[in-house]
Amino acid sequence: MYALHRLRDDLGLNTHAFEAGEGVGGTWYWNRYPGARCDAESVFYSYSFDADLQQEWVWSERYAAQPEILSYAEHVADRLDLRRSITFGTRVTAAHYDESRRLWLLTTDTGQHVEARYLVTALGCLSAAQAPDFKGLEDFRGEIHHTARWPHEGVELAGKRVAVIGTGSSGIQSVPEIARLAEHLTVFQRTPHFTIPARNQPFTEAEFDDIRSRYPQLRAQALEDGAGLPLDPAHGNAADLTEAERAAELDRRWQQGGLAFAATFADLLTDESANSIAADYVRERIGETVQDPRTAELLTPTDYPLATKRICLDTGYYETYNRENVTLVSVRNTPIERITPTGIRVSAADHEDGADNGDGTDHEFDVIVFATGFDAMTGSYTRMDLRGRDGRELAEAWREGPRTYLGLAVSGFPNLFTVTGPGSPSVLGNMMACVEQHVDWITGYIDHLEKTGVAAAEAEEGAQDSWVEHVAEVASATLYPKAGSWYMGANVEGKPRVFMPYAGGLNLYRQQCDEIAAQGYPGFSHT
Ligand code: N01
Repeated sequence: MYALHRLRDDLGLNTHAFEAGEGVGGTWYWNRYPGARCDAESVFYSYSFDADLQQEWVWSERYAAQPEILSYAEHVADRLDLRRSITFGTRVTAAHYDESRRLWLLTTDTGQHVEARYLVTALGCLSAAQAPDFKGLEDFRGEIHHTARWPHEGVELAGKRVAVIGTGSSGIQSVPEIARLAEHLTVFQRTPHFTIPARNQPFTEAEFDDIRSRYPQLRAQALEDGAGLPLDPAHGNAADLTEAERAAELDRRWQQGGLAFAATFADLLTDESANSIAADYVRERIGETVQDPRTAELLTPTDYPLATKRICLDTGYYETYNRENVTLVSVRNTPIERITPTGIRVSAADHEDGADNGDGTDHEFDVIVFATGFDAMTGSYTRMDLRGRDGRELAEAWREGPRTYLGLAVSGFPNLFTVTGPGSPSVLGNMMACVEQHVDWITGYIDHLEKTGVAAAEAEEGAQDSWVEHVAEVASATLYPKAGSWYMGANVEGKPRVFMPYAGGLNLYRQQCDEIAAQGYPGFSHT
């Protein structure tokens, strides 16, 4: 939406957008599961480019829920008159670069063919929903829903036996809500995730008025911050604090709630001992919250550092397991074997709560919810037939892992610009700040190309190689590669294990992008 606005309204280019959904909002259009909420604070998870827009929109809560963010996106679309330039309900299935004419040729699933000088992809990092290909899926007699494709009319859960498969952010947000509605909820967990209380609360009028009066200052702070989310920076490394100071700081951040917990120590993501101090703290909270010791043990992450799988925020997640109508089934050592006509069969008969049929344990359900995540960062690209010069397929170019220059451009794919592409900070920061930075940079570059009469701009292979190496080097100095996370492509069978986002921080990344622009775009060839 911001790219459309900038390219169409600021540069005056003939710009058109294609959108698979029937409305705007992206993530917030698709992810309508109970409890869906953004864990970046609403004040920062919003556009900063228009002071009037910022002043007129009133956020009701510290963390906005999905319907409110969707209304915001709709409001922005109306206010900027974007809809007239968007074709909804239309997926671009192919984009091929025609080198002789220096144009992109697009094909849609509605049979449209479109030509464009520039192709800007704003496909989302977490939009290619992924469900395990369990045997027997088609035989299930109840309903199956993925959190990221939740029906717009909602799902009737009252009085139903419901299964949730997956305990990442989507599972952790939906479990407490589903537990309140369902007759019985069974959660199938493969890996326990660390989750921190969100401590969401509504803003009072006075609080929000105060925030509004400080927006310029808040946005300036966000520009300086590594995540574009200036919450509560660390006061030093864990070793700089005494044991009592560390405990007080952990307590304070736990009570305050939110993502700032992962910034308790400056070295939390680079030093294993610092990390384990914070991880132990969370493990203790799990132990004291969950009444059944076996369930508490299963919910306790033990084999990867805190925040190296995306940290989750919750409202009453651990407490939910104290409810009579909630059961946790660990499928770590006994994977889901198949979906049966009446439910889920787990591969070994070692669960007390299911009926043993001799070669597996059967659990019966009316509704199965897949909270099983996404083919993150590259899935929406590789699922499209995207071809650059000489017919080179992007999926092939990225077979060993995504290769980009700055996460913005790909060698061999002229005039393709990838908003929050792999190799940019994207998912490690506040997505709205990342989007604005990318779109501003792309707009500046396209303006430069137009003014200088360049028909095709392409990342040079050498510049791309250096950037890919830099992204890997920065990641290897952190603890991130120690977890089998979607950041690493580990959740998709056969996907290369490469840490995909840039972990150097949005502030430093912005500086690098700005320097490249100021120097006349080194690393790009112009023809
Ligand atoms: O997906 P996930 P998500 N059998 O990949 C499990 C953002 N987000 O949709 O960990 C059993 O994190 C899988 O198990 P394991 C946020 O960036 C933000 O929850 O691979 N289980 C895992 O538990 C987030 O990180 C917000 O062992 C299976 C789960 O499914 C990202 O989106 C809200 C399985 C998938 O978790 C993705 O979150 C929601 C199988 N065969 C999402 N296959 C907020 O802003 C997979 N799993 C709050």
